[in-house]
Amino acid sequence: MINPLYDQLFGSHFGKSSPFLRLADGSVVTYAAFLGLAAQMAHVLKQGGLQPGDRLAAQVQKSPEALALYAACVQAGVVFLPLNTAYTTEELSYFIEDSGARMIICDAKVEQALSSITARLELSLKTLNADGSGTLKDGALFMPKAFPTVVRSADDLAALLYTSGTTGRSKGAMLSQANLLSNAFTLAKEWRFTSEDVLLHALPIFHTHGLFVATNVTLVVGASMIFLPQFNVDQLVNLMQQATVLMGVPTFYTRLLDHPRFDRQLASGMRLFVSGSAPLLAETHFQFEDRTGHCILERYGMTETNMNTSNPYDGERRAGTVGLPLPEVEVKVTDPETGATLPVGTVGQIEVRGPNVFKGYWQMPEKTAAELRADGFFVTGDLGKIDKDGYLHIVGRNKDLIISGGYNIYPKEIELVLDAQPGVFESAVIGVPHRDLGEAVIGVIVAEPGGHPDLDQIMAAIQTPLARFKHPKRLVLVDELPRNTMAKVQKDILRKKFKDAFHAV
Ligand code: MLC
Ligand code: AMP
Repeated sequence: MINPLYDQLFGSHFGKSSPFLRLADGSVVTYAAFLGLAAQMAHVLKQGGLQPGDRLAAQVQKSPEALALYAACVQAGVVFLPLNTAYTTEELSYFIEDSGARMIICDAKVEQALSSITARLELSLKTLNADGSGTLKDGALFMPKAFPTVVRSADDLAALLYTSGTTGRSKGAMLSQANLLSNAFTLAKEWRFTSEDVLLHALPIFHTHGLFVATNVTLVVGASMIFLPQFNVDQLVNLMQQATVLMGVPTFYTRLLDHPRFDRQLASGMRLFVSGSAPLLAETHFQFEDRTGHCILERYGMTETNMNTSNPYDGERRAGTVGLPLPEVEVKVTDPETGATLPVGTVGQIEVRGPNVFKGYWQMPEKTAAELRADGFFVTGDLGKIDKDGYLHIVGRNKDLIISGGYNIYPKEIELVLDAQPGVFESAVIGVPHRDLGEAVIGVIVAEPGGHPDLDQIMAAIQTPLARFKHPKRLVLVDELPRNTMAKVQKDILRKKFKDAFHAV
């Protein structure tokens, strides 16, 4: 094998006329067409000067071409760095600079906004628009539909995925080919994937869930995906009878339950519903079972680790738990102070080790050392307990993180922006329960003495530095922030105070 990830996920399907992507308009992209396009793109990357190990940053709308770009990077030995389409130019600039990306692929609409950074860093930029058009495709059209796959080893980096940090500075998680491959094969087996499966794919493809879990598992067995540009509940309901599997964040499931046409009949051809990226309420699990007869299979993962645990395919899918460790993955619950393993049923920090665990944070050896122990255990920052049957329960987080609709939002990043606004003395950003998104962001602001912060102006000012999904859904003014004796802001008190802020939503 000269390039394990390419050879095992993509190359094995080269030239096959079976469908890979089924699009909403009824058209089909076969494996042959997809891999031909990926090969053409790999030529473009090579001609653009990309060497094996170079990073390519992509902020592109979901499309068959965008997915082919992932395959092209793997084939050309280039490290793929996908970026949320909601990120602002300011956010993008950080990722591009920090990663030392050599090429950026973006929508033509943002080309101009990125011109100063591309000029300063002498970066090559190509465009890929939502409809697949752009200079990347223009260049690819004239290239051969086969590409000599670049030699890579299982230990080489395949992707760099940024995850926000508690200090407000995002960290690039380095994922090797082996990390991705081990998880893809494990999940395909555990979840009984076959080439007959049709996965309803409505997740974004810039995160682990939509890019690796959903796509790689499909590729392992040569199945197909109904590939939708974004989540739309009506579309999901209309297409469900053509599918066998759905993977989604909990919001997908609560929205399906709110849909009048979603019932047992509609779900009767489905064999599996998978949920992850955020906690699925036990209540949602039971409502779903009542409505459809299906037990949602909840699993637990992270950008840094891919998937760690899963409820069983056969056997009890226990509501409110994230299941059992996957084969070859070790999970333990430890004392945050001493690192000692805690007994069954005791809450502590969750640590994981296995072939799925990343190689560390890009150019951040101290952060890597702080979270990835020398013995290979990664300290997840999640709090949980293992019950007597071995099921893992996640009960909270040791990190100041909000998960809203499956997107991670780090309060510190927002607080830094709020604190810099005129009239603001300080702020605290919290997540409170939200029926649709699980958690929603509230910004709690204290005015400077004599200051009168204008909340509308603040909302307008945060547009430039922060992606829309990070914006507080509400800003509130308070006289002071509650603090403990160590002067630390007591966010739990704030969360309690504002817990019903979105009650009626
Ligand atoms: C959109 N908005 C959000 C939001 N998504 N706000 C907070 N949290 C979110 N998740 C905002 C938009 O900015 C916009 O704001 C308004 O809501 C409507 O936008 P939209 O695009 O119409 O939203 P919608 O399509 O309804 O999206 C909701 C969603 C989407 C839940 C379908 O967020 C989504 O696809 N989430 C999946 C995230 C994901 O894949 N996570 C996996 C991470 S990997 P305004 O103000 O302009 O109206 C990982 C590892 C693992 O965690 O274990 O899997
Ligand atoms: P990310 O950094 O986007 O990869 O998010 C990873 C985090 O999502 C984890 O550390 C958990 O806090 C959370 N998460 C993922 N899956 C689940 C789940 N099934 N239940 C609860 N939290 C989850």
